[in-house]
Amino acid sequence: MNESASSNITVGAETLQQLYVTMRRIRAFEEKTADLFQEGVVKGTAHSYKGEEAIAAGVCAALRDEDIIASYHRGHGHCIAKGARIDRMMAELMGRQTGYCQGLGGSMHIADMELNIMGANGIVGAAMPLATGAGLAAKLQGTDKVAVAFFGDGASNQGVFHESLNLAAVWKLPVIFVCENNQYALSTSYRNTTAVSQVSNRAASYEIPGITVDGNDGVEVYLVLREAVDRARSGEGPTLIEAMTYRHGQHSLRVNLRDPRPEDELESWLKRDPIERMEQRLASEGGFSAETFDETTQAVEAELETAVTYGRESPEPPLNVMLEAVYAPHAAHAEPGPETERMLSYSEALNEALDQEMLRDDRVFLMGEDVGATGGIFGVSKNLMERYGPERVRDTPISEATFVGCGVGAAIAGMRPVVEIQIFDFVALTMDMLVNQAAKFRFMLGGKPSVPLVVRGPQGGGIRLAAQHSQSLEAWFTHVPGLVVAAPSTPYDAKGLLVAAIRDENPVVFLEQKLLYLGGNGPVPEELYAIPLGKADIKRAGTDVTVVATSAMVPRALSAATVLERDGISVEVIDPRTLQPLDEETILASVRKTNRLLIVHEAWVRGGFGAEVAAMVVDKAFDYLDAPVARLGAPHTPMPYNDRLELEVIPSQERIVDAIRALL
Ligand SMILES: Cc1ncc(C[n+]2csc(CCOP(=O)(O)OP(=O)(O)O)c2C)c(N)n1
Ligand SMILES: [Mg+2]
Repeated sequence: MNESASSNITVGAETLQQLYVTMRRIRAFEEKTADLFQEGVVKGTAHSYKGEEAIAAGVCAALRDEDIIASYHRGHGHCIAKGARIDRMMAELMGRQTGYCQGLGGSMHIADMELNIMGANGIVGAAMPLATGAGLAAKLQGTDKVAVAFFGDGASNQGVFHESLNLAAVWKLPVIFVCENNQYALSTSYRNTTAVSQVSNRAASYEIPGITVDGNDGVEVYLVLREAVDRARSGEGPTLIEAMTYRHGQHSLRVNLRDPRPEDELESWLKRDPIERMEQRLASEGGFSAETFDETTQAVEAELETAVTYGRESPEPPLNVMLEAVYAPHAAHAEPGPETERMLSYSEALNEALDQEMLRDDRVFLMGEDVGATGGIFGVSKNLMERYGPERVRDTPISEATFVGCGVGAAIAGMRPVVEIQIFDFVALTMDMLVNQAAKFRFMLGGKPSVPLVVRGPQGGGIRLAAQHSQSLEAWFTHVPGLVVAAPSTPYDAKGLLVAAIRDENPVVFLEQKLLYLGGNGPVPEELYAIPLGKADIKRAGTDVTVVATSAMVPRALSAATVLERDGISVEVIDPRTLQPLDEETILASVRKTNRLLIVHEAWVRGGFGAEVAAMVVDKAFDYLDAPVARLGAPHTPMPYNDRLELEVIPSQERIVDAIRALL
């Protein structure tokens, strides 16, 4: 244990009392929660913090209100110590509308950005990239705020632990990593899963301070935190603190497993109860009399009682609370129309969108692999580092999970990050951050906060990059509520949609097909404009058949339409531009007119976005159809390297022509 913070250093009676009262309130909350779970009033599950209270109390006592914490499944104590109201927490556990998340989150997601609590988290380890992002936001905003990530010993074996420590260290971010080592991850001893004797040893790999403290000593935790906070505030970067502790109960209130922990081990830790230790100290140096202890007990009990009544008497959330929590409303934009002499390439148009938005709004910043020095491998952020500096155009380590998570955290903390995935296939490494964090954050928190994040990059084939660099993965994202998915096909749309994506309050997955970067120039107005999300564009009007084409399939569908025109066949080509939200009305109106529909995309047909469009049209315009809805896309095979085979996989102009003829 850390000697410099040994328990004989005094911190003053007021701090001792503050630590003690916080611990008592946490303990009372956990004990009451266990009773209510037995009673069936608290449902699902909850993870009791009983036995570990000194850590939350000590850490949060060293923070200011404006400092941010990110927590994990065992998060009640962190919220209470950071100032959350016990009645609203109790209401949340009971699934009530007055709860912190309006009953949409529950125990594992209690959060309140007004208190700078980014939330407990159901994904082990996720707090680390999120807090790293909050730390980055604090730095970019020019404040001296710090961010704390709480996590368990089990989480320290997640990849994001290492990535976050590295990122925070290399960028000298004001982040404090607090590992609550209760020595077990569910049923598994950390001794069996962790190659180092102490988690804090791992700090050496990132050349940051790593300290193991007695996590059952609130004063020691507080003092060590104070030092780490000072370091962070003065720009010296992150600290890893490992607080040794032990939970008194089972892993969760729900688990019904045999407790694998040896009885004598449990006994010995029960004797080191953090609250009893603090009571001894308060009696000797904190000026607490028997009477003061009684008063504390009464106050804590009364608070809990009121909280339980508040929860029980609160209403259940109505349906609209759930439905309205998924997306923040999208803004309306006036589109100027593409009339201009000025021609830009697709990547120049994207670059101009970034440039103009960065100039307009200093919350916008870029990060990704190689985006700074080279401007990204397709040049989308070319020259922006020169213009806006390395603070706002950041080359990241190859840590997709963490730099996207860092973007999520920074967005939550008030920035507007644009994160590049170098080749979109690599998004698989950060699915948690997109699907479990970005997409669900607003929802889990009851529909209040927003995540104005853009994750953009190239996808698709056509340049012989083979199976792991050529996929079209839009269907992964349109499937997930909470994400916006954009896929512009022209330079004009690319600029206007990227501007709209940056301004949107929701996380946007912004997909750029590689062939479009290499395609011809198109008209792009110099003025700053945005295209509304969820508005399709009729790229060519026609009367005989509707083709809904996405991304690089749009120019091919237009060429096919030109070919068929010679035979007197009139093709209407619709580009949805945003796949989520989808402009159903424009598609339906076209089908009602032409009575025939072909959907073309580069992705696999099976389970693809086209299936969704087909089902939507069959649901809503079946009576207008004179032929079955047709889909054209890739066969169910990964992208081959061989060029002739690659051509077989991606729909060509000729195959689009054939598919349209077959419909007529
Ligand atoms: C990514 C992920 N993997 C697995 C789980 C299931 N799970 C929930 S808690 C837990 C153990 C976590 O242990 P630790 O990080 O030490 O925290 P503790 O519960 O001990 O406080 C596991 C395996 C999860 N929620 N998220
Ligand atoms: Mg643990």
